[in-house]
Amino acid sequence: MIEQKRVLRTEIPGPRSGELHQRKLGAVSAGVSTGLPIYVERAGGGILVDADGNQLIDFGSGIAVTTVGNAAPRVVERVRAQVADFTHTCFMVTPYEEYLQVCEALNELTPGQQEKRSALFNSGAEAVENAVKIARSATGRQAVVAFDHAYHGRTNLTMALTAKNMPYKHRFGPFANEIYRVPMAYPFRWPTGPERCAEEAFAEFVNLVHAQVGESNTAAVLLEPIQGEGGFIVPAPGFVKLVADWCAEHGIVFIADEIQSGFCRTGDWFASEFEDVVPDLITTAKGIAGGLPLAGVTGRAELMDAVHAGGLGGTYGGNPVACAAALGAIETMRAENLPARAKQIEALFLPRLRRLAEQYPQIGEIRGRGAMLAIELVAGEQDKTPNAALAAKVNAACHQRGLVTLTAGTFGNVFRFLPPLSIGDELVAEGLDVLEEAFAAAV
Ligand code: PLZ
Repeated sequence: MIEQKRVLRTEIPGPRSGELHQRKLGAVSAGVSTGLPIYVERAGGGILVDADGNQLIDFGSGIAVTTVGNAAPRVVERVRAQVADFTHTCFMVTPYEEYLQVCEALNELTPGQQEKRSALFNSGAEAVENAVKIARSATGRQAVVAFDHAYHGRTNLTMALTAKNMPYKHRFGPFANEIYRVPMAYPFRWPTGPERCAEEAFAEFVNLVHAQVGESNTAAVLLEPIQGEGGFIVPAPGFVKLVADWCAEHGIVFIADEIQSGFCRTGDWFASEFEDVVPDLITTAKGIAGGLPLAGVTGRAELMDAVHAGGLGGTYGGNPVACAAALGAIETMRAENLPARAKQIEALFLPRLRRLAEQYPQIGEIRGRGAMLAIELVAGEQDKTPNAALAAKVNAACHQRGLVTLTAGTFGNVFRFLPPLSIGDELVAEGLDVLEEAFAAAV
């Protein structure tokens, strides 16, 4: 286990990372950028060790992926054994038990007691694409409704579902059709204020789908129960349930994209539980497999089984090594009660973020749940103009001091916290000290 301590041996990034970064510029497409070019050599608990021997505190977990920690012992053990046994057969050719075990775990852990089935894929975007395929096939309808500030991936269909142009869609069109966008119940920016947000956003949603799409043409409504890349927007209380219930009334498949919010991140196994909603389909990825690429679609058996035989698949979907990793990750989540750990992390963060917000009127809102928390930065007390410049400055100041942080948001003005749930209390406290210093330096 790496010593759980922040250590700065050089400036960040250091000379060795700097050399590697020069090689990156010569070898890797300029289209693939990096937020903090320190080159990682080892990682675990809440620490990343870079090529210069610096130890950075991780408040990003590779965008909500290493929920159980990097190189988590149960993941490592199972992956080692699986790699030695066999690495690939293709589940569509000759199957193996690990795939079944992951599907059984997904069917059991996702919300709802209804009979469920799952299918496995390689990435979040692929899971979303397949959820749409399943919803269309099961309903015989085509339209898909997505929300403002949504993020669902970078493939052609998921670019169409993603709301934000830069950097995800710019110059990459034309996009898939039959995608319709509706307002998100975003309390902080709702024109008439947060109190009426759920009710008014729901009314607008219903009107738009009815008037512009037609209920009977609508295959699916796709929603992140806490929006991720869009800025950790927590829908106004009750909104998600209103939408899900309305979908049920009209035979529309309600898909919860829990790729970022799922697997213990928000203090529940899945964020939909908090909303008292049982999605028809749920997409998962990221935290599911401790860092190996794996994704799933899970849902009601009659929807999942409506697809013709051979209609779903892919060469690597549910690769045995990724499945072994998922079994190790899920075992860790159960053994260490990681939903409870996410709540403890929330309790460590919130008082400190509130104190910071008292000091800095540029912190317009603190939001999120569990270990999926954010602050939205604005111009000032009475002015909610998004303050992306400050977010970038605070981010850079954190990086310089050895704290890995991420920004988010349609306007680039949200500072988000996604620590691995394996991080210790002391590192959380130290990371928050660094954040305070970074604010003092940046404002
Ligand atoms: N749905 C809710 O958060 C991935 C994207 C990072 P993939 N979010 C991180 C980037 O800039 O590419 C995400 C998500 C939600 C779908 C996805 C897509 O998952 O595994 O990146 O394809």
